[in-house]
Amino acid sequence: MKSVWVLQGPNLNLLGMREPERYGRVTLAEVQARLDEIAPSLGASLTHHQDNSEGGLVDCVHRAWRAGAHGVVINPGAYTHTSVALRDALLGTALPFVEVHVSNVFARESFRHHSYLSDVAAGVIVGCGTVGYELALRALLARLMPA
Ligand code: CA2
Repeated sequence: MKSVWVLQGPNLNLLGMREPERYGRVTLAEVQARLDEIAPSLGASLTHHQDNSEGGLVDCVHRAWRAGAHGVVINPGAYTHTSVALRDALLGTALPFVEVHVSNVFARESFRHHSYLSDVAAGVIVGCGTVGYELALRALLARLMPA
């Protein structure tokens, strides 16, 4: 059984409640429930966290590593485009991670086109809506448990 931590950055607690045209109508609780539903059949157990602060997310990465997590699925929200600290936490712990963005960041403002994480991620899922979390979990597990 692989332990995967699913980390959600700032404002993602609003999923499904605001800006549905951009982020859809599925709430964060529903995303988490769907992942929990499929995880056992994929051989994974999940730990979910959402944090609105940069330091809180860094702490979560450290906690995941100390707890012996095998990998991380992360939507870093706006910290994607700003956070050297989050990059250093993920690099420093050497946890394999898949980066998720619900919206297509490349179809949005140019400041969203750069990620401090993508070049060190195991994979990146962009613009697939909240289904992207499921795709990311499957991709991470395929990497952790090669056929
Ligand atoms: O598309 C994504 O998943 C983003 O990571 C979402 C971030 C944004 O800053 C990134 O550029 C792309 C924003 C998260 C805001 O989440 C909300 C969700 C629903 C309603 C309002 C905000």
